[in-house]
Amino acid sequence: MAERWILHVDMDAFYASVEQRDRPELRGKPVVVGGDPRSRGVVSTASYEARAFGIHSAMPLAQARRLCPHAVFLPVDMGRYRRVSNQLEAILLRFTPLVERLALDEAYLDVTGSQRLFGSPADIARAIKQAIRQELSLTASVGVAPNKLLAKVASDLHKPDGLVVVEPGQAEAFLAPLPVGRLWGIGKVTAQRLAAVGVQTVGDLQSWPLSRLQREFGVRQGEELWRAARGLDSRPVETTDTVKSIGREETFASDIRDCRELYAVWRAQSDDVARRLRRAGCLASVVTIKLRDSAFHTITRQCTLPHPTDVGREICRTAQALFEQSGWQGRPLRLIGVSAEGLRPADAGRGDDSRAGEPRQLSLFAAAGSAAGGDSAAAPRWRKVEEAVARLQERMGPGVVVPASEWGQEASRKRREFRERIYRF
Ligand code: TTP
Ligand code: MG
Repeated sequence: MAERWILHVDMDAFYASVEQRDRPELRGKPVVVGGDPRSRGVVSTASYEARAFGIHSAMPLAQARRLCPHAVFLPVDMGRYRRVSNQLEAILLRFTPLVERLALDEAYLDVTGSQRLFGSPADIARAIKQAIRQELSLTASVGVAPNKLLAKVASDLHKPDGLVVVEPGQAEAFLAPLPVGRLWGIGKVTAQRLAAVGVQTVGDLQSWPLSRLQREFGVRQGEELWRAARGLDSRPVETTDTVKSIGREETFASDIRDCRELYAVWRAQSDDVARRLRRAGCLASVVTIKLRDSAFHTITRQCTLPHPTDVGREICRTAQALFEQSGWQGRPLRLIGVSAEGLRPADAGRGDDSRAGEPRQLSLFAAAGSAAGGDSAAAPRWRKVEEAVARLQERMGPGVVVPASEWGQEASRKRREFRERIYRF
């Protein structure tokens, strides 16, 4: 198999660091997140200053208070950590769409295909750490290695603010001095069993031949241990949503024939798609629409944009132009959808950042005068408007801002009845 490069990114003392960031008076102090130390709860995490007193995750809070009575004890504020986690994910997605989230503060990235754009895997790790520091004012530790197992061990090795690269071929030497418990798949019980037969370090484990491990631990676990000791791991990075497209479709409670109503639906769908593109840090270069009539005939129509975009207005305009060209206008429709494809990281270059003097290709449909109108030179302004609207809607609900063209339309009432689902073509 061709060489792979995997990153494991893990934020340092995550909950505690977010609290210290947002409350400067806590910086440099022992901070314990988990709740009231008089409660029977346990420590979620502790700042590195608190860890110096022996406090760690899962320890009873009462014990933590005995170890460090002057520590600041804070409740767990999941909403806050989740928001930071989403910002973290957006940063990671700029470097590759292959991001596997393991926890709020932890993810694997497959950067094998990102090197042409962003440099060596170590360069990418440095760029990610820098973006996290600059944009989130937090630090992360990153492991860089040919597989998940090694990347995870590596990210943990020089915490906090660590960066450890394991070159292919170095795996055995890298692992040898570490305690076996550091290896993926070796829990407390296995570590104790290994200790009982004289295996403390991964190096000790490496000296056992496969046959002996299998006699001791069974055929399957024996082989797993043998492979782990050598840093062998072929698990792929699995995105929960291997994002090839971001789309939205709706089935109507009753068929719709009126173009104005359909356009209003597309506008809402396109805004939603654009919001999700921006959240993922992606631009789309292809727009696809899907149409289904009352007899369940279904077609899709697709076009490539002259400039990749994350602006809802542009996606909507393209969807409408595709519809106009489809010959399906006037049919009663049961379902319509729009999907953005051909995704790429946004900072690889927007289509609309009109650099002085560079020729710009006119949008395919700019002259068509379709319902949404506009031209792509206005895209940056529209992005700002859409981002502001999206923020308002997130805070106050989807009905808070409606395009003037839709004000009071029957469509908004009907739309509430639609069955919706996110889809991939
Ligand atoms: P970890 O990444 O394990 O820990 P951490 O980020 O606090 O510290 P570091 O990575 O620098 O060692 O877990 C991430 C978050 O998950 C952590 O901030 C709090 C939460 N957590 C719990 O709530 N309970 C636990 O037992 C653990 C281990 C973590
Ligand atoms: Mg962490």
